[in-house]
Amino acid sequence: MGPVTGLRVDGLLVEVPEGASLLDAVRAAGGSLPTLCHDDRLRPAGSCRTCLVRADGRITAACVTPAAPGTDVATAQEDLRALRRDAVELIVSGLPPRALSADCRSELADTCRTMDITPQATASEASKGRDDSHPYVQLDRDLCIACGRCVRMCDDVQGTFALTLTGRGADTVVAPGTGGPWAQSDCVACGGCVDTCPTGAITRPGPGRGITTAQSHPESVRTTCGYCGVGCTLDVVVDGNRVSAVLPALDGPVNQGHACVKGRFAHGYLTSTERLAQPLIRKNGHLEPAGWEEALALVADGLRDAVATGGPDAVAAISSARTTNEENYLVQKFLRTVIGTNNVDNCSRLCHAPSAAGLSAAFGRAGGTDSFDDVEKADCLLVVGANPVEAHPVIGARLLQHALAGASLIVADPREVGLAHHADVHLRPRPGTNVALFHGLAHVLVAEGMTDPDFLRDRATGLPELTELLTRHTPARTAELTGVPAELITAAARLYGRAERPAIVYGLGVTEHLHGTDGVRTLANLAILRGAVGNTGRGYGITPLRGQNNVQGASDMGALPDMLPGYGRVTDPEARSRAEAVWGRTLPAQAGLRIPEMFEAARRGSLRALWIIGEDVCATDPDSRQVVEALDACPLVVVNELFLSETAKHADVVLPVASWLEKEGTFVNFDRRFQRVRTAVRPPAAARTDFDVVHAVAAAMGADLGCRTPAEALSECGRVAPLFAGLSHTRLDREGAVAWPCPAPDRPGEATLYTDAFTTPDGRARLSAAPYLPPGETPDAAYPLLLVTGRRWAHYNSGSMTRRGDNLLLEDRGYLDLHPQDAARHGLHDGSEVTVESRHGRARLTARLSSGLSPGQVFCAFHFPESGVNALTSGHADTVTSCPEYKVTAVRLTDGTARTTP
Ligand SMILES: Nc1nc2c(c(=O)[nH]1)N[C@H]1C(S)=C(S)[C@@H](COP(=O)(O)OP(=O)(O)OC[C@H]3O[C@@H](n4cnc5c(=O)[nH]c(N)nc54)[C@H](O)[C@@H]3O)O[C@H]1N2
Ligand SMILES: Nc1nc2c(c(=O)[nH]1)N[C@H]1C(S)=C(S)[C@@H](COP(=O)(O)OP(=O)(O)OC[C@H]3O[C@@H](n4cnc5c(=O)[nH]c(N)nc54)[C@H](O)[C@@H]3O)O[C@H]1N2
Ligand SMILES: [Mo]
Repeated sequence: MGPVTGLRVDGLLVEVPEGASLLDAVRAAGGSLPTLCHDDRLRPAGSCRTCLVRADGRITAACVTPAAPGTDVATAQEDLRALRRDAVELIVSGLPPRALSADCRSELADTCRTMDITPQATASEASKGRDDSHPYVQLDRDLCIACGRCVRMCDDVQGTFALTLTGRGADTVVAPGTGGPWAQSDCVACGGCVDTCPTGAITRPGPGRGITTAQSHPESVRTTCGYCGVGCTLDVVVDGNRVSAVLPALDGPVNQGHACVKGRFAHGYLTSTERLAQPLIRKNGHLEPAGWEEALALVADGLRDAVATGGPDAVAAISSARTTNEENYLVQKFLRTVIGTNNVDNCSRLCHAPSAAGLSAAFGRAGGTDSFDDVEKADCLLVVGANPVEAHPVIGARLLQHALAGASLIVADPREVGLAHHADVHLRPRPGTNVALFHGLAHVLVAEGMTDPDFLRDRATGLPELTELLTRHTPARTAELTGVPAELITAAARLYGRAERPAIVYGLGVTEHLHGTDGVRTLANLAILRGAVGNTGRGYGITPLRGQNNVQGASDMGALPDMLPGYGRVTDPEARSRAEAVWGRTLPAQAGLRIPEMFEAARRGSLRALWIIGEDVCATDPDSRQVVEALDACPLVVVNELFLSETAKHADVVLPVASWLEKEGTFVNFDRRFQRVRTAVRPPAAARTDFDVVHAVAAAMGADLGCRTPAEALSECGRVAPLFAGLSHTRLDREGAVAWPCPAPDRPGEATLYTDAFTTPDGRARLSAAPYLPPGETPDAAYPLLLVTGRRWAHYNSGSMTRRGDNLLLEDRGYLDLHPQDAARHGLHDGSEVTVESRHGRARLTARLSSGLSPGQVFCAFHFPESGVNALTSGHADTVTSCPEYKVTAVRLTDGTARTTP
């Protein structure tokens, strides 16, 4: 099979790829046809009859007719034109004249313009009405032509199944499947229906209302989304200095024309009146506006004082996974070369540090093993401790569609998350028991001969130790430890074990535990046992769904206390000397402080200056009372922020900065792709980019960090780190996305790792025989419930950006999900205010009953800092990486004020 050749379109010879339609052939010949029921992202429907052509003499809809070799296609004959015109006229005849008004830029209006079709005076003006209930998606029923594109977008791309066509004949219109207003439907505002609607029946509100393609808007800027780690390519349509629409790029390598409620709609924060517009400095206990010069001088003096009093290690910085690679590169360079300390870390510590540690130990490198495009070729998906439908919606959609298309799906999550509804097997381990669960699965793989002996002999080590340990992890024993029925463990192991090409995808439900790194390693065991990693053709390894837009990049750039850019250890003289040669300075050789150690040092008095760049530690780090104490004890706290965050409120100096839509640089997404970030709009007047701020602080201390531009910074980083030597802004501008490792400018990036060997010292993958150990917190009589914390679809982490805009209308407060039995026991119902207490603190939330949780377990997010969720979470952390045990906290519910024993 190969390209389809020998087709003629109006006499012109064309060649199209296998599987192409006659519509593709017509386009390949440079032609175009009206296609009112067609969208390239969707399977063709062939219902609107506006793309009629003649193929070997027979009249047919081009969009649904496969291109066959040698077909003779005619498009230009008069009778065909008339038929197409009739089809469009018939569709238009039911619409009010405004559907074709001069200022209407819909696909239908444009089509009519090219066909010289004008509004019919006879068209009915009786209105079917509008639905403006939803903040981001509005419906004008009179403009609906029932083409079904929105419904197919919702079903076949997004997978939410929220829409349907109702009514009969000419009265058929789209409606939410739940019947009521749009705002109360299952819609998750991915915006797919808005994008695809050809008539303007479904639009976003506001100035960008009618915009559906970036092509017709020269003012559009291509960039990479700054919310989660998926790395969607977005076209930002700008009017003056305002964002009027954000459109997912059809050729975006990860999102392929799709997006989610955050990337597409949550940009209201840009113009929030709460946006910081000038530096603030603390005077007499209050933060007061100041000029940049004064603020920078204060920071420089404070840093000098700290070094004078306590040496370079009295200074530390928390760099940001929200900022660019180039900014992270500069921050760590500043700490290492100007201050002389390795005290720099980033929020990977709170997130996927166990992935970096676990995957490096198992395979050699601190990232996922395969590209997501490969994962999508798997015939079995094992999704563990991840809720991509809410937290990585575009990936969630792709995984769901892949499962609907036939791949088997195993979900391991204590809660009934979105994907679990479509799973062949849903394993619901008690939170904190992953290692036992993975050993149980591995036991069945070994016991039932579903391993790959050749791979284990040639490319792995550690089998004897693991096999010995696994004898104790029978399904029955695993069921006792995890609460998962033994037969489900066996069933899941058989699905994974017998698949031809299985893939593992996982999230924080694996990492944010006392034994998170063990969790990652023992999960990786499954891929190793099956030989399903390392480009064997027998599966697609293991992929962490990394969280922040640039959390992979922040670590790649060396914003870590033990690693230089590109993962050279600070303790390794060779790695140091490579950086020293480029930076012209001797580097500190001892690993610096991790985030929790920074707070400890501050409380002890040995940390005297802390620079926090884009992390709301008082809201998002665990046991927040202790964090506040640390900041209050530290003589200088500097915060770079967009808003006066909980953390900024405790700062001595707050510096206003630009956000991702307002600056240049690059991000690295979850499957290790570097992609460009570009300036769409200007930041508020006095705000600067973090890049400029780091330069300015260095300058105020009399130092020059070199690399004046982000482009220069990435190139310099490539000289320090061989992994990135082949990358540059110009290359990314040309190629779009490039995966690391990328050692040379003329070689492609390596999306799939370990093709020949693993990069462990002996080139082999390492099985882990880590024993199962219980979580740090367990419920008892005083704190009988187990709290899991995680994410909700409408808000993002501290909520600093998503709460400042209309996402607040989608979810306006922090909820505590609990099983109806637990609610009944506590006399709570939907909407009850509830106080949650742990051994560390208390939080106020609103109860929401949910049968998606097991009795005895409760769930909440941490998107509303005023609720105080991280006052509850404990100081327990992964024994290897210090990643907090956010997923397991023992709590009790009280009626609000009194302390009652349930
Ligand atoms: N809408 C939205 N999207 C986001 C974010 C956001 O705040 N909002 N944040 C971004 C960030 S920083 C990150 S890191 C990612 C996180 O993305 P995810 O990792 O998908 O997010 P979580 O919801 O924190 O946790 C995932 C799941 O782990 C399950 N879990 C808890 N304990 C266990 C356990 O012991 N075993 C197993 N198997 N599962 C368990 C939880 O029930 C939860 O469903 O999302 C990113 N995307
Ligand atoms: N209970 C509980 N707590 C958790 C988690 C959990 O599952 N449960 N998950 C943890 C995880 S995985 C993570 S990653 C952390 C995330 O925690 P944070 O990193 O603190 O959260 P964010 O809200 O993403 O961003 C922090 C701040 O960065 C600012 N910001 C945005 N863009 C920029 C920029 O370009 N420059 C600067 N200087 N600032 C910017 C925002 O305004 C925001 O205040 O939360 C952790 N906390
Ligand atoms: Mo994260």
